[in-house]
Amino acid sequence: MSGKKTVFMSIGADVIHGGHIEIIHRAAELGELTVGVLTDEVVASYKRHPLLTCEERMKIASGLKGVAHVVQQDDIGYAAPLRALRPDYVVHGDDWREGFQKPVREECLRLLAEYGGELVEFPYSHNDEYDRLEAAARAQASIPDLRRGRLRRLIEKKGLITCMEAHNGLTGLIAEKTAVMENGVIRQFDGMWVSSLCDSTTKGKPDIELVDFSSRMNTINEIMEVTTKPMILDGDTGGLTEHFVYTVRSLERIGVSAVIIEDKIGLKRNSLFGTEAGQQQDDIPNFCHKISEGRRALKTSEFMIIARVESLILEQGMEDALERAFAYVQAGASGIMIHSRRKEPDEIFEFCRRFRERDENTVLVVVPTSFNTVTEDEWKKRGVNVVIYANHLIRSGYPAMQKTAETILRCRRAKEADEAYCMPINEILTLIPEG
Ligand code: SPV
Ligand code: MG
Repeated sequence: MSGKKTVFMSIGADVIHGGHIEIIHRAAELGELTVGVLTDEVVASYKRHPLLTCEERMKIASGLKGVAHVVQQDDIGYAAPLRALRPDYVVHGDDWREGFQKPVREECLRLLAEYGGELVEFPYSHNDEYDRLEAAARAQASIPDLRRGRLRRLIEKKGLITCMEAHNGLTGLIAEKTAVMENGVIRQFDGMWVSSLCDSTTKGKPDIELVDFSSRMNTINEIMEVTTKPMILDGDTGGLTEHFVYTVRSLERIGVSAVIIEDKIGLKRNSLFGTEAGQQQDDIPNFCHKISEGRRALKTSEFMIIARVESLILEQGMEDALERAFAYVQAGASGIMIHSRRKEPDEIFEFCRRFRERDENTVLVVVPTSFNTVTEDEWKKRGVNVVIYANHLIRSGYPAMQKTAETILRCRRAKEADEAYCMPINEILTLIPEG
């Protein structure tokens, strides 16, 4: 093969094993090899958070035998490197013919056809040892000290992040792994929200702080065990200040990234009941004390205590909401969550505008359950940093389960429900692989 030919392949280069080395050597035999090292964000979006930073991984890749050049690759798609380098060959394992990478491959083929480049695919060989290595890397990526600070880092990097609710290991996996491809870019949720409503509902209990902290911790641990993305806990009212300091320490220790506590006292009811449920708002000094004591209990600068302002929910007005938000930030809150149960987003928009006029930096969180028409891009323009989809997996999963149960009762057999609502048995058996 002529040494003048040029070759491109992209890698994560986080856990390098013999399979990578082999494919790199084969690629280098085709010509002068440039390796695109995927950014941290890209690796996180299709696999898991990398153990090493992009700069480190670029250093590793540039030291590998056969690699002539290394470039940073900002998208999983090949448009940027192929347009810049116009390599004669792109090299990849043939595993991307199926699954979520299929559209990346198709785009790559289209780009190569534009200038007459060629795709060279090497057969992908499944290897149990590499799978075990990847499982170990995933376990490593989920250790508390690596996981906790990811929320802050992602917010700093992206400006706006999204969280999907998770209420057990399985929904944690959905929040972790669901991906869609759009114009060569993979979209995923950035983190997960452990909702009090969904955690309670899953346990068949009302959302009134009845599910105790030990039980909430079990849910958190169950999710953490199988995921790597940052987690925000719905901490309800945070309980007594004397208890909250212990809660904060426990959450921080196990790698949760943030807790959101709401400024209510007494019997807490879900905010979406509004004033109908006779809920009581805490007074400002008392809630500020809870925040500052929580803050004092922290051992790291990574964990975030986010204060949730319930003034709009409890119809106390915009001035009250703003006064509280600024007081809570002053008391040490790293973020403010503003909530509303109106369908129209106007009052939330007004809050965001007026809050941002005085405070450009504090993290702003919204939970657009009622005002669900606003897009993430619009939230970003309005200065919001975190959008939480707070209850959507349980709200979609429950009706499907109920319909299945009703259909079996009605038909006195399972065939109709199987066909209408159930995934095939062989798919459920392998949904969670062993090992
Ligand atoms: C939850 O998900 O439990 C919340 C958000 O607290 S909301 O239900 O909108 O109050
Ligand atoms: Mg809640």
